[in-house]
Amino acid sequence: MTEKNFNDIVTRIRAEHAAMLKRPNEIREEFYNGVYKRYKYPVITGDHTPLEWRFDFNPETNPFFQERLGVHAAFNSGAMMFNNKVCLMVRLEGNDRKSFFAVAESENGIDNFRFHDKPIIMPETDDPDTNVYDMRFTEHEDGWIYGLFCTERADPDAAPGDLSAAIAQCGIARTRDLINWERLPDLKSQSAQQRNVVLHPEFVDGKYALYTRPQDGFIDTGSGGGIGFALCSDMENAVIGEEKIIDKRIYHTIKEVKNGHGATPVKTDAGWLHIVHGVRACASGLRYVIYAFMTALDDPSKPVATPGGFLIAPYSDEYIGDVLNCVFCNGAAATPDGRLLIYYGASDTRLMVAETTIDRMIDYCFNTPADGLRSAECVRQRIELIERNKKFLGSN
Ligand code: M1P
Repeated sequence: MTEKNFNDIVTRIRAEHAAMLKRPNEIREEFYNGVYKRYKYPVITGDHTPLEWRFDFNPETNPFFQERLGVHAAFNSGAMMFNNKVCLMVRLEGNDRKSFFAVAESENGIDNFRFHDKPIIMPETDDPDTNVYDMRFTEHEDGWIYGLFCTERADPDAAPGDLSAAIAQCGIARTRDLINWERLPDLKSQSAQQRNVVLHPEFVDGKYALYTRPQDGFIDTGSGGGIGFALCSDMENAVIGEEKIIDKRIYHTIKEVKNGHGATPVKTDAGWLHIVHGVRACASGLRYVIYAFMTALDDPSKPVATPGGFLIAPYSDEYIGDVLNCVFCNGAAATPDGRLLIYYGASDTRLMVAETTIDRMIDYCFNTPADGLRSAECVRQRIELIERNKKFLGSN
């Protein structure tokens, strides 16, 4: 390639990238449920990462201007307000399948996200992580910002030749500026594996409170019964005992196979709002959806509102990606103007946002009937709604 061709390509790629970063997002007007708005474009994809993270710009070492280190996907992201901006801890996945973290920020949380100039350098423990992903931010009342994430390593007891057996545990790190992270020892629990562990933002009975997901295997939860809750006295050496199940898996529901905590709970006047995920099996594999529930302000382990069914399921092109039929949330940001932005990975490939308000979510949680658990009960709920609606027929 001549120098001119090289420079022409670089100019074009830079211009297209800049235009994509600036593109305003658009509400999907064809979608309405009164609970939240969906947006047309992903808020972040692998293509949003800076070009310098992927290309070698030196014509001598990269004469064809090839992408050297592709970023294939951007999905399950922690979220928080920081310095008046929405900050996301994005799970990026390289073409090599390794996930890593990077912070991206935006004024409105809907579009125009920009990455910091480098990915996060996450310190390792004595037992190096093979893969790290799905960080939850918690701005704790102790003054630290914690990041709890999944750390995955090969299972040392795997059968010979089994290269997919892995052990998932909860990695813990903390920061004050989202850039410099101090790694703490991994969580010690009585479960063989842990994923989807979330730190509650306030002390409970003077202790740190953790939402857990006890599980026997890497994919299967086995006897693990749902979302657990446990207290711990010290995050610098986090050890938990019994995990009380506060949200069970239930036969023939959206969380029959497994469920797991998601975004760090949001404090509201009516209780703690939890946005989590549930998984069921179907003929095409596993189906991941997002659901919500609320717990008591004075006891975050006590459910007070449990709306039935899913809050967010894959929609339209969200069904398609590396892991089909999957939406997953590990971050939401409550903005000073009263919005609640729920970030969700779609099919483990790109990051979407659903926009709502705290008031709408409280209304949703307290007024959506709980799952009737049987078809007959679900029909009864629907007939009751139809009967209540009779007096409005023709009036609106
Ligand atoms: O691939 C779907 C999801 O699988 C895992 O979720 P869970 O722990 O409930 O099985 C996570 O690895 C998540 O990142 C991923 O989106």
